Amino acid sequence: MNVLLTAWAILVVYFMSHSVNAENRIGCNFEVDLCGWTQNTDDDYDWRRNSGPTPSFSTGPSGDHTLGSASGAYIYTEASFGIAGETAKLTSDRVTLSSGDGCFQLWYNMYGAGIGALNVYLMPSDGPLKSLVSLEGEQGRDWRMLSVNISSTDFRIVLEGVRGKSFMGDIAVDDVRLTDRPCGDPQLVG
Ligand SMILES: [Ca+2]
Ligand SMILES: [Ca+2]
Repeated sequence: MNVLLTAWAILVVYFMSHSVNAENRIGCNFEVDLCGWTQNTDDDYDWRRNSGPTPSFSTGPSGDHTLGSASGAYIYTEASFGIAGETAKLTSDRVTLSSGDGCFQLWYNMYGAGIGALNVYLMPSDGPLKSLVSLEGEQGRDWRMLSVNISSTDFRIVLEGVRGKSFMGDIAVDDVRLTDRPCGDPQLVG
């Protein structure tokens, strides 16, 4: 009896940890690290973790989105010291969604007269990169939410920052999240 119970408990713990693992690795508030996200090397520069304002004036957030303060961390692409069109990419861990339906969410800050673009791609395990969202140019001073439906069972997400025309083009991202239901599903509200 005890052996059976123990075996059952181990199985439950195993499946629980694995079913939520993908979401936990892709979901990130960037307070500690990049969670399950990796810097690409087939690009021109890297995303950085930062707290408080970015080093350049008139661009970037004043604090993060999670804590809404200068002590919280976020990631961003630094627009100084480069040329327009250069890209910085982050790729997520591999995700499996048994239902094939999901909602990918993130918060972005694209403040500054020299903002380039933020692109989000779906990279299916068995097919070419697919564009999910492309935001170009300044999007206001505040953090804004972006959510997009995912229809895939086995994939990675790629975030791409494209350098704009001046140093006033820092693009920030925070509170990335993936749920296993379509965006706007009533069960997600609340
Ligand atoms: Ca944060
Ligand atoms: Ca890179």
